[in-house]
Amino acid sequence: MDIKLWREILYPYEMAVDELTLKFENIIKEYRKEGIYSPIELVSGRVKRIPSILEKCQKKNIEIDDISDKIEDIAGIRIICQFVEDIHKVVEIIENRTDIKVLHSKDYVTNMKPSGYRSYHMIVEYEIQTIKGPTPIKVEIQIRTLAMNFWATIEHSLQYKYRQNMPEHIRERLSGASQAIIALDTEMSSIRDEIMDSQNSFRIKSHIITEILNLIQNLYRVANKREITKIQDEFFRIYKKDDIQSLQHFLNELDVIAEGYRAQGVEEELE
Ligand code: 0O2
Repeated sequence: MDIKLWREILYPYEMAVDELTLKFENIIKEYRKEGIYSPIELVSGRVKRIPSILEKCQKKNIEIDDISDKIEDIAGIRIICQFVEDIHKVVEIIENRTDIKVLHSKDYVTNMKPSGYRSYHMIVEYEIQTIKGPTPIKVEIQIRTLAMNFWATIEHSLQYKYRQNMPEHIRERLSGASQAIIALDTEMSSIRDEIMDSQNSFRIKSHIITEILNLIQNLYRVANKREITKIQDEFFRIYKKDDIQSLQHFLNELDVIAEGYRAQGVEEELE
């Protein structure tokens, strides 16, 4: 098959990956806008490279004409979570969406693979709209923690290096490392509430500071220099106190001043 034909075959998968990546990124944004902890930390997507598709065809005796039916991970989305508990929340989110149909799932988080690999896999169907009409595309969604992803990435590159002949001592060390990953995830889960609280207050604080700085910048254009200097000095004084309530109070006051000058800008997004 020539490259042009491969491009035609793979283009719908690219569309599905692009759209789903954006949709999952929007979920993160929505949570953060609401000031709520997001169970999704990072999202990435990829379309399987042609050599990897050919390799899989060979390994599994699949005809090129059958790849869209028989290879389920040509389009792949990876969702990274901070905690194991988040994986189940993400699974629930996906199951409840009306634009994604779950075909089947594999829970390698509970049932770790003999290699030590852990991840939750969902094979889903996602419909893209092409100029030829609606087209259902199979997509593999892998959901795992940051720690599981670290292990899988390293192990994957070693698999690539050694192919089928990974030395026993490396296999053993990887297996040991996978136990350490389980211990790390369990330890992190035990202080999850504390970590989530501190991350949330960091986000809220940086949002308030961004808004204050935006308002000061807007006021620069309209207010007199002496007033701006006074506002800035006051801001630095409150900033040093490192207290969210005082910062919020200062922002409210600044909002009133800015309103007087009609200097309120467009609100910044909560990052
Ligand atoms: P790549 O290069 O990541 O695309 P399938 O082969 O998908 O039809 P299988 O193997 O039963 O059937 O599916 P499984 O086990 O759900 O694996 C699918 C994908 O999960 C793999 O894709 C890997 O990305 C990942 N994976 C599975 N097992 C391991 C493992 O032991 N180590 C690592 N690092 N990743 C794993 P590909 O096509 O094998 O590879």
